[in-house]
Amino acid sequence: MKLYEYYRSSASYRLRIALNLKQVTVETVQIHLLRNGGEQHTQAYRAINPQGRVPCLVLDDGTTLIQSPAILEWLEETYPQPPLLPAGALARAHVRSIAALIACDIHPLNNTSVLAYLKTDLAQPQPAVDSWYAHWIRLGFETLEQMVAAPYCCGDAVTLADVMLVPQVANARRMNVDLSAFPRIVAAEQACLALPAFAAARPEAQPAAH
Ligand SMILES: N[C@@H](CCC(=O)N[C@@H](CS)C(=O)NCC(=O)O)C(=O)O
Repeated sequence: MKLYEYYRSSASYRLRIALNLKQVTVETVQIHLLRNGGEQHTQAYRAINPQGRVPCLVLDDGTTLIQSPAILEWLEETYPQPPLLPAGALARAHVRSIAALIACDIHPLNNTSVLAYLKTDLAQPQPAVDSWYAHWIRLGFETLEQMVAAPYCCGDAVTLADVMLVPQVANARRMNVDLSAFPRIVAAEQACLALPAFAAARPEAQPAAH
């Protein structure tokens, strides 16, 4: 399988974590989101993923999967061990609530193309763009802080909620968002990063970062 990704993309980071946890090996191809006006916009990449975003997973039979939540669910169904969803409909719904809060309500507002639209098309100065970024993270984290348990997001087992949380916290750190009001989120993040599967998936641990 071939994973089209960008080492600094948090949606790609989610997949690297899940693939590591499930010990699934893939070939990775970097699509640099900033270089040459954004390699995601090239005709060659759009022929693979018409949405022009990362990540994108191309299976051995040529089938293309896009959208990290869908790919994570596919991975979970195809490689069930170790499970990243708990047993029981309610527990699964809780994990998916956290995952959706991050993937649907925080991340899309801080995406590269959204920030570029604010800055270029709407002529917003950089401080206003930075403030927008931090605002949506803070708002989402205020709710998340009340939802996460210990040691991981949903208790003793790593779940899809952690797979979503760690990259989102990394984004917050990269943008210098103050996390002091979110000790439970930070504790869950640190517990995850102590695991090799998470540590090896960090953007700074990728060869492309160097
Ligand atoms: N909902 C999508 C989001 C994918 C996405 O927006 N990825 C970002 C990087 S984290 C991207 O490719 N941005 C390129 C752009 O906005 O032009 C998913 O979870 O896969």
